[in-house]
Amino acid sequence: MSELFGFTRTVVTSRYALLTPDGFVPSNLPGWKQCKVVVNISPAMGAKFVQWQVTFDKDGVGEGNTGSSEYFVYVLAGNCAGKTGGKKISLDAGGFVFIPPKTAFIFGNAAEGTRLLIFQKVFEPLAGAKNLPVITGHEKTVPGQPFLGNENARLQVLLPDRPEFDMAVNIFTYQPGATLPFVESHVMEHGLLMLQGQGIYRLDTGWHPVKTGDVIWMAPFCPQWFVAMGKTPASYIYYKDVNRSPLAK
Ligand code: UGY
Ligand code: MN
Repeated sequence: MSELFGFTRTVVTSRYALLTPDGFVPSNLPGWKQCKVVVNISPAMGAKFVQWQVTFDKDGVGEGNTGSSEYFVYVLAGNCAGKTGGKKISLDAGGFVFIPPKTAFIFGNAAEGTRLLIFQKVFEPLAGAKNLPVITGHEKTVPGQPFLGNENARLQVLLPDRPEFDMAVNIFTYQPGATLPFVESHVMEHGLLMLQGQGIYRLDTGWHPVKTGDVIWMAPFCPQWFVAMGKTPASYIYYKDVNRSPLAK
């Protein structure tokens, strides 16, 4: 839907980006056929990872090999099946799969309109650590822990919190009025998708109204804070790089 007077909430700076669905433009990625792919975050904007969304058309298929990257694939809507690392997978909304480097994958048998969110990062191996496994899971089986003691701001940690993993993906759910407890500024980078609700995100020196479907990139040390507003909870899924020396970045 086009807006009058060229208005959009989308903002792209060197330290952060807010990308709203009115500006999303599909592109084609090798291996993804009968699919609409929208790349929301990539090194082209200064990020060190990629965040993209896929919508399956009829008979859509996504096939490839992770190569030097690791993928975290989360089902936003619909369902699909596939195979990776010799393992058959079947995912519905809220389900996810982590695919380590050098691993073949195929996604298909998807209901038309099935939507995936994918975080892709070049894996930084840890000397002496075992190879990472394929991991499947579902958000509904991951308990939400109070964030820094706040029962109204709960964090679900979807990947193992172990040193061999260099990527974390969490879901943060806020009751209306709940906030991030302080303005964070940290070495880790974030990629984020609003899953439900609305609120105000402080990014660097700007305060931005955000809602379901919005994407945010935060560069390392970008000051960040959030308050959930409205009558329903707000939640977002987000990526962060973890467990590696800052000098290796
Ligand atoms: O994990 C985090 O750094 C998280 N508290 N940041 C955020 O929600 N912006
Ligand atoms: Mn943070």
